[in-house]
Amino acid sequence: MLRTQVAIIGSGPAGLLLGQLLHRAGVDTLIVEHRSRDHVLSRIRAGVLEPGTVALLAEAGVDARLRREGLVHDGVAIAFEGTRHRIDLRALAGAGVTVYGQTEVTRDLMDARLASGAPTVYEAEDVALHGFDGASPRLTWRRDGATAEVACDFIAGCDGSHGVSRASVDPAALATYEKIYPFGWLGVLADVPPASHELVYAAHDRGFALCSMRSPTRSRYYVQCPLDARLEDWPDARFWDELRARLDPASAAAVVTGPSIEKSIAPLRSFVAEPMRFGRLFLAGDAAHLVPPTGAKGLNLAASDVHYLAEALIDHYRAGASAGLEAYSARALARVWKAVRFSWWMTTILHRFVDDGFGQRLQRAELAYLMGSEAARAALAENYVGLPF
Ligand code: RFL
Ligand code: PHB
Repeated sequence: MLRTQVAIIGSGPAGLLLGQLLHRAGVDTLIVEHRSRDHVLSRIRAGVLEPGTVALLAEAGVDARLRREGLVHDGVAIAFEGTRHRIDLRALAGAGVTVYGQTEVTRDLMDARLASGAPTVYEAEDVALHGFDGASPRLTWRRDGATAEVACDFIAGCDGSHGVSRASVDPAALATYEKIYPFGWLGVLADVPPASHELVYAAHDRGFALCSMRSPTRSRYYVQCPLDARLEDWPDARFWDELRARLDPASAAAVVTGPSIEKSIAPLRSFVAEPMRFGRLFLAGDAAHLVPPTGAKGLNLAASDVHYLAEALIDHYRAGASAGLEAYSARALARVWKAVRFSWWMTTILHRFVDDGFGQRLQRAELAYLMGSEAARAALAENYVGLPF
């Protein structure tokens, strides 16, 4: 049987970052991932990093390429009723955000792990958790037809929203809170220059739209779509027309179209499971909570969870201290709920909800208030760049 100190399930950003921080502190880890490395790297997801996330990646020693290629944005725009309004993040919150794809964060972390020699098992089938309620937890999995097993001190469940970790907890020990929004996002990636040098979040009667990017030559766009939308009904031409119809005229005129290199639909959901610790099992990232992408918070929350968890585990191994481990769930959840609130609020003010006249009037009032009040813009900016860890 193998033996490690912390067995990590999942090699997404949460699992990899935890592995890297622990490795640098001399704590042994094994990552067990059920997909292949290439599959994990092919998922196009988040693009916006809070300064706290960037600082944590620096602490993990994986920020060299991020510093070179990441795009620092000091502002973000909200477009409605034909006009684009800039929110000056730097002036209002003292910081900007960094645009750098989740795929690139993941690649940098995978490269660092490979260089460190710390082990990762990819394509592990039927990963199962054992004994996390007691003193000797174990993980088992199958690979190439054989069963493997690792004994550990702790298990970190970093296996995303459909993972096995949360599903292994006694439902009676778990409280869950969920909100399902009646729409999704259709996203397109294309090798064309972005319509705007900063992100544009657009509220329109036809639905929400977002202009984002990955680099000066690669754009990422989204439009709100019905939950039953099908990719085959969205050829590129229809997507570009719909995007332009929802943007303010200046942004729409600047959209450069081209063939999509990726297109996908994601439903929007808020979800929180409490607590985030069960004996020697700790959940982190999407395994414990989901937010709709409107606030750009999912990846950043995975990073803040990992910050608290890494600190607690390192304290445990260095000083025998258990206070951090005891406090982990409450510390992480306090920050999680504030991001859940912000993401819900951003989603609510910017999306089109069906036939809700009262809601639409409130949305208009929210946007008008935002543009008329520096205090309201400062509150948005403070949350968008991320609350302190
Ligand atoms: P991940 O990235 O889902 O990684 C989990 C890993 O666990 C593996 N796994 C298993 N391994 C072993 N056994 C099992 N049984 C397993 N089950 C699953 C999976 O294969 C995977 O490799 O979770 P993690 O690490 O917690 O990271 C969370 C982020 O990925 C997520 O929150 C963000 O992508 C959310 N998100 C955004 N976040 C931001 O901070 N800023 C953004 O701009 C942003 N935009 C987005 C987003 C998510 C989106 N989608 C597709 C939901 C935009 C979109 C469209
Ligand atoms: C992205 O670039 O994919 C992105 C940016 C901002 C969001 C969500 C997604 O709020």
